[in-house]
Amino acid sequence: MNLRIILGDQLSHSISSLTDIDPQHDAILMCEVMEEATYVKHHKKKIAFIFSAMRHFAEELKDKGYTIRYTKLDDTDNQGSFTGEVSRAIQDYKPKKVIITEAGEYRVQEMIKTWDTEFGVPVDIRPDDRFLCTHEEFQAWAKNRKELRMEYFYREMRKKYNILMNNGKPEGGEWNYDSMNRKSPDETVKIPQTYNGQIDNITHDILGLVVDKFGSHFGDIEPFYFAVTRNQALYALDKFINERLSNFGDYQDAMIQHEPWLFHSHLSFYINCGLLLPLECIQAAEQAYKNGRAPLNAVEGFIRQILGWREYVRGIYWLKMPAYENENMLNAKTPLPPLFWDAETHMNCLRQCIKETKENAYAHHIQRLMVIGNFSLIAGLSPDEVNDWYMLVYADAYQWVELPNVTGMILYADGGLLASKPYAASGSYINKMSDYCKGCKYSVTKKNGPQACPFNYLYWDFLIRNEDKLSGNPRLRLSYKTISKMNDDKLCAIKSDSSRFIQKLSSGDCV
Ligand code: FAD
Ligand code: DLZ
Ligand code: SF4
Repeated sequence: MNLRIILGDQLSHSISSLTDIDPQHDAILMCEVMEEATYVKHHKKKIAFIFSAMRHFAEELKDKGYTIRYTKLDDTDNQGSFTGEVSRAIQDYKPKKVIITEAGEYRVQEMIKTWDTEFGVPVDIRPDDRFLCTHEEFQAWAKNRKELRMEYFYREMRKKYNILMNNGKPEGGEWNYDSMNRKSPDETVKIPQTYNGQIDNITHDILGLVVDKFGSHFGDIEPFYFAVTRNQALYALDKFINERLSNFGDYQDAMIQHEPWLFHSHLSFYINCGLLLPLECIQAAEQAYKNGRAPLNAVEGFIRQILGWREYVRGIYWLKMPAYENENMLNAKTPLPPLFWDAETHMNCLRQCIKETKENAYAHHIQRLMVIGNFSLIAGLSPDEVNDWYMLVYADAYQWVELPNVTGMILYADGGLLASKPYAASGSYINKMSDYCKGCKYSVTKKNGPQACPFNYLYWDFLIRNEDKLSGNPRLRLSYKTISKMNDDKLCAIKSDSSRFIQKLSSGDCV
């Protein structure tokens, strides 16, 4: 017999570790383990989501007639780690071979690689072919390139999968319609509800378990509304395609107070744990375009996120790990302030985004990037602490996708490998793309002084502080030109406002 292992982000019936399963003889191991739930203290909703989806998936496998060994978190003989549970299963089943699909995270992949010598059983580690670009393909694409820009990678992927292509040319004549996707928020547009699932007995038990064992973790467990089965996730996909995709492009960068979901897909949780496959989401969107149900700017924008960004960040992760974990090009050191946990701040934009993160284990891209991320960058927060925070607060976070987005995209800690310039912005960007500033104690139009929006002076201070590392970037030429024209009073005001702010932030005072 062979022992086949399914990890919590491998909940796909078509996963490579199950393709040639012999239902008569083989057994499948799935285990809820303390090590995975606590190596960072994941949001309660995230743990509940993964455990519930795992238990539902195990039931589906049982219904298919497979033998499942499922270890629950509170089983008395649970060893608390993947290695411990695999060891116990090997002792009980004495398999000829262990079969597993490669792990999403470097940490776990390194663990798996020790098993054959540790247990004296061959371990067949298979590629994860749910991803659309193999490690080898990405390496070949990256080799000898001076710059690894997502846009060029994305074009290759469009051609490879023949998505939105027309006789070898991009549909509509352009590869990218991003310039059409920057509408300011419109509070009168009706926003359809996100998926809102019922709690069944399995989820009910899990919610109790999570409250009991992980009560001290960040985040609200209720209300719990995530899809936890493939059928439910397919319904969520359908709902997105029919109700929100057509507006996805227009409002992709918009933020509205008390509207956490907007026209985004809210599918990352399901794609990342395997309930949905990336290619089926892409094809569903392409079909909606072909049927005239969604415009090209929306469909191309959505597809680019999955076929482009998602595959690209995974490629960067495996290309650059393990060194990528320690990148800190800007030498940022400020500790993560308490407001990241309690949302206690007068800065309305940050308060909203962190409060919604706490409630939903979700924030949409522009909140993660241009509010929380932008703040982390210009306040000089430590990459280690920011990475840990992003890893634990979002229900879709796995290190292969979280790390490049944080270290590369928001913190520029990799020195521009991923982003061609830092995503730093002053308050006017947030004001243009949201209605947050209306309800803020600070004034977005004031540049300096205690009433001024902190983004306004921190932005300049960030550029001045890092002049030696950033001034050579052609995309920042205009900003540095503006700095060179500032008089001493202005420079002094930026410095003193920023020092006062960072000092308050570091001492845990409400800013
Ligand atoms: P939509 O806006 O509907 O986008 C569609 C899909 O595209 C997403 O479901 C996701 O699969 C994919 N996608 C979009 N942007 C990215 C991206 N930058 N990288 C990879 N995939 C992308 N995404 C995660 O899945 N896990 C994370 O831990 C994560 N951490 C992030 C941290 C930061 C600092 C930033 C800036 C972005 C992060 N993202 C992460 C990317 C993106 O914000 C989320 O994928 C998105 O917000 C999920 O919501 P959605 O499903 O509604 O996405
Ligand atoms: C995220 C997560 C959590 C919280 N718990 C488990 C678990 O108990 N068992 C499991 O198999 N997977 C869990 N996961 C998902 C894993 O962290 C994920 O599969 C690996 O990190 C991928 O390398
Ligand atoms: Fe955020 Fe500044 Fe606007 Fe306040 S004024 S909401 S801090 S951007």
